[in-house]
Amino acid sequence: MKIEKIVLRKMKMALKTPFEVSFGVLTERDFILAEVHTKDFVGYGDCSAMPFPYYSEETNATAWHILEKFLIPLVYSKDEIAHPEKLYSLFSHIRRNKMAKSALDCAVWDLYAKERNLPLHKVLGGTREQIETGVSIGIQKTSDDLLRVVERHMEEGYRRIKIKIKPGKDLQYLEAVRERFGNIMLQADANSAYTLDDLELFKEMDQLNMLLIEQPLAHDDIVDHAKLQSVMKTRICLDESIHSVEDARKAIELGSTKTINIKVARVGGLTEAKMIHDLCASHDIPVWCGGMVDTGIGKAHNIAIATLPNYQFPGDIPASDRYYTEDFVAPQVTINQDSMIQVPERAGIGFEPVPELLDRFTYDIKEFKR
Ligand code: OSB
Ligand code: MG
Repeated sequence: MKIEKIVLRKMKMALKTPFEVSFGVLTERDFILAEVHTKDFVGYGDCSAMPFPYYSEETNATAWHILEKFLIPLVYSKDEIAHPEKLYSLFSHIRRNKMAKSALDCAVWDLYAKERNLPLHKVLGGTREQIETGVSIGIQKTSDDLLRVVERHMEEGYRRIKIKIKPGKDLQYLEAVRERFGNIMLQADANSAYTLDDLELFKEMDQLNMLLIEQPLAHDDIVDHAKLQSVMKTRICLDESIHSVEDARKAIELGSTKTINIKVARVGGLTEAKMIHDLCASHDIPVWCGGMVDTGIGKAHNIAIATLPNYQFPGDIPASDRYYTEDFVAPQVTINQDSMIQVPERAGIGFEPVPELLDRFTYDIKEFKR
């Protein structure tokens, strides 16, 4: 691929309702969209850093800096990029900054698939025509509010419910959902809000027969999670702790995790996501696809990677209308009454930005020519 132009856009879309997690509240989605152009095609990737460094250390401002000063010059240091995996070694001496890397990695994968006139999921080695999805529900004021929100999402077709928890809004909320909705697929995400001092609480949560519990302890821990897993039958799922295939190897060796939430953005793109998927498969550790309140482009990459065989639990890949009144891609992402998303067979990611909406949500744009 001879890359001739890269365009970065700063974009913003309002959320339909605020999304609260243990580290903060999101009211709008501010993100960077990367367009990578060859003579004939454009590949898209998004950088889904947050406006604040509370989920990971990156923000959109730091990602823009890394893209502009380091990653884009590296792409232009090569005449051609033979395969998207080449970016992995090209970027490997730049530490972390995974969400910045992911924007270009994803865009180049899309471009590569479009040049071959193949859907991205085929190029990645996917094996599914439909993928199963779930919904992630932010922290609600009361457990009654939560029950109403769960009910609404179940009516929309979601079959797996993920509840965000934090101290004081945890066990009683989860028990209320179990009591009301019976044996649905239920899981909780703590975003690192607890410590081993909360062991008794986790033992009670362990009685709820949840699919998994996501990142209960510190974002940079894999030792205490191993201790917690050793006394719980519920699967611990690492999210924040895993940035690379090496992180995954160490966590598996220690017994810190029985499933991994692979977020394409958090691990630097599709190449490393696939490496983690493969490593986990070789250890009989199922994985699933996490989300970052993604826009259509982020979702498109998630849908493609979630077709791989070891993605075994429903993903955080909700329909476009879960967070947004109008997403900027066509077609919009939709789910059916069985919580499934049809994987597109069009070339590349299979979803295209609508030019008018793209411009409406863009508040800054910069072109980088070779
Ligand atoms: O921990 O999975 C998380 C959203 C923002 C930051 C972190 C997380 C989340 C979600 C949302 O749970 C999942 C989604 O995109 O629907
Ligand atoms: Mg999480």
